[in-house]
Amino acid sequence: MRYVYDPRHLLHNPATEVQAGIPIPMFEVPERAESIRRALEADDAFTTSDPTEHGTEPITAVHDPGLLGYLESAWTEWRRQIQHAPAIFPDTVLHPTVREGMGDAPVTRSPVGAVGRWCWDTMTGIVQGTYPAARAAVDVALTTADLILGGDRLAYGVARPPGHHAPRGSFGGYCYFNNAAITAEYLARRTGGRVAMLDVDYHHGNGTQQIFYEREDVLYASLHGHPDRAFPYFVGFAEERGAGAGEGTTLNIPLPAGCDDATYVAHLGTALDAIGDFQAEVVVVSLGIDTYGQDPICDFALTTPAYHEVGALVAALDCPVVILQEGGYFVPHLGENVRQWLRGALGEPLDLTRLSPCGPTGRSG
Ligand code: SP5
Ligand code: ZN
Repeated sequence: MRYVYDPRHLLHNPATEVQAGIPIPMFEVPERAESIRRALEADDAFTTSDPTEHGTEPITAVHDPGLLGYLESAWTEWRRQIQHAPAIFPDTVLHPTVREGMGDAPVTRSPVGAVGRWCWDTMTGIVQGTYPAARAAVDVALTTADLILGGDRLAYGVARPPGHHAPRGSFGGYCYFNNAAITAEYLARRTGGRVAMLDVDYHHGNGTQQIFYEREDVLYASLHGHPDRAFPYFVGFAEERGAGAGEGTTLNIPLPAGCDDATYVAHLGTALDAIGDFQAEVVVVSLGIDTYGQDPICDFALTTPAYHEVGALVAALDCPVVILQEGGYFVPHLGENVRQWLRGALGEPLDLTRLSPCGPTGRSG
């Protein structure tokens, strides 16, 4: 299997995030993608490819051009006016009720106001290298799609920063551009056919769902921690099934805390049946490994053999598959779990010999 990797992801390295008021070391760290790269480099079943530049047109095909413009200039504007802060975070978010009944807010000249206009959480900081890294992640994703358009049946992209939480007009959830949604739209246009998206990240891909909610030609199916307890809290309920022409093309499967391998695979069958019935030209997988039992911020109980099995079950759809990285924060096993998922898809045997035992969180800091 070919996979696409770009070292520019290293430029995106905010030191902290704020979870429920508490500043903590960032979970979405550069070492995540390095762990994946090393695991795939060490396995002859995988060969690396460099991304090619795809420009901004595929981005604005799904995102508000204002979001692209904001992210492009955010660091420069912040530094011009706010010299001391190491990363950009909002302190005031444009909650929909603030201007209820008063029309759109005027464009702000304040950099703190601007980030609150485009960002909806306190965990998705911007540093100097965020924009080039986020653009590189989109190019990684689209180059992975190009491998499929060129005839590969399976291809994987080490997309970092991740993307599935970014809706059309904002960013959050460690995500800036929605790599998977941009890729699905690109594939829909190139093939002229239907695209199925399978989101197996622990978190619901609210951004992807929002972008395609009214689309009949793009199916979005997600298994995730129930929003009653899990980020992003406000989206991802089973009752959300699409709207308008897209009625029935959204499938949410919220799952309880402690979800184990057997429970997960049983529910995956529901999503795969829907994808099979949809008769897509291509499947785009948002691959999160934060369903792992040892993940530090999630509450599922999956083990490494489950990733191998899920990869095999997705490949059994017998449809070309673009696999893009999303979350997964237990860094010591991240690369190995991704490798096993991809080996399952390839029909290679499960190989647990490279999983080393390690401490309870795997965090050094
Ligand atoms: C791509 C992706 O996986 N983004 C996830 C963003 C979630 N950010 C953390 C949400 C808050 C979780 N709080 C749980 C506390 C457990 N100790
Ligand atoms: Zn996640």
